[in-house]
Amino acid sequence: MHLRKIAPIAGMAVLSVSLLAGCGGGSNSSDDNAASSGAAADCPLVDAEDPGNSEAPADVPTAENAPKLAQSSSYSVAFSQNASNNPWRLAETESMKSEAEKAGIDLTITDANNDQSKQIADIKGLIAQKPDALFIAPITEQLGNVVKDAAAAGIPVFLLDRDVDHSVAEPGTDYVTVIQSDFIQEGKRAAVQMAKATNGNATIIELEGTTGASPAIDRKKGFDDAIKDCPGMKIVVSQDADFTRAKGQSVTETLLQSHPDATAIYAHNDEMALGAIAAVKAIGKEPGKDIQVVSIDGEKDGLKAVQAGDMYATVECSPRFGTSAFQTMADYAAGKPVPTLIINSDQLFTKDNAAENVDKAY
Ligand code: GYE
Repeated sequence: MHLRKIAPIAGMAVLSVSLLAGCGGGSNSSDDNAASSGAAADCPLVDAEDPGNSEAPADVPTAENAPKLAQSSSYSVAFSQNASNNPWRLAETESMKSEAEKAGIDLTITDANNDQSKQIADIKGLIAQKPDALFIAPITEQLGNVVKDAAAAGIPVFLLDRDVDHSVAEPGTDYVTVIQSDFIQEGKRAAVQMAKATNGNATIIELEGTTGASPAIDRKKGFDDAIKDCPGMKIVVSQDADFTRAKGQSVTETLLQSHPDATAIYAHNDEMALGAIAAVKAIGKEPGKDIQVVSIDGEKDGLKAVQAGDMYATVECSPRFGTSAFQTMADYAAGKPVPTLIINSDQLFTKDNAAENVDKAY
């Protein structure tokens, strides 16, 4: 079953429990906030606790029909990375490299430079080399066909951090599994932080990740769904800024001109948020005061921005896939059941814990 069909149910359950806890908590100070702005009472997210990680998705089938992987003491493995233009990608690649080294695995890595046709060509080239297993961090969900090509060539594929279209490539058949964070839940968590930052009154610019990438689709969905409960929170414009700092800045510059009344920016990753913060400062407005910024990832510069008060919060999306990637591969080779969807656990970074986490960040 696809995460998008599962997560809203699991996520909603967690969220509603938190909301009850928030209401039952009887916090006078937040009631005062509500009274002063007249908004919080209308927006249950303002007093909600961080919804945290979603519950483990139920009914995930195990991979039964994907190409098998024979157990060996010396694997040759390939990894198609979609880009190396930001700290998140570099940290993911580094994590894959160092775990491969520890396990004595020969790892070939290609970098698609954020270009879908290059990634398809990269993967075709890797398939021709017949690696024992192929890890792919797909740039968008449209890479299903080339994933199928790998399976047809008898190579077990493991997707990392982004998914492909299930109507094209079947989980458990065309690929073994996808290891990722629950992006819908990340969007919900970001929405709760945004509600707190703005007391439930926000005119929001949304910076979307690369169009067609599963984190862009799901981070939008999770956030949009969550703020439906808050009539004072409105996304006035939502635009693709390709997960990059440069586009985060240029897109925000343009959008601040067409939406001078914006009071908040929700960015699908820290890089875009950091670009947005630069754009806000460039027009003489103060991030964290005139415009609240919330994002996702938890990279070092993101945590520094939280510490500086430029960013209200960032929801962690860990790039450190190496351990789970190679453990999952080993389990698969050993014939253990591998679920077709594996969800990472992530934390939340706010001004309360940014300082203690910044040194560990990438
Ligand atoms: O959040 C972003 C990166 O696919 C989960 O891609 C990943 C996202 C991550 O470029 O910063």
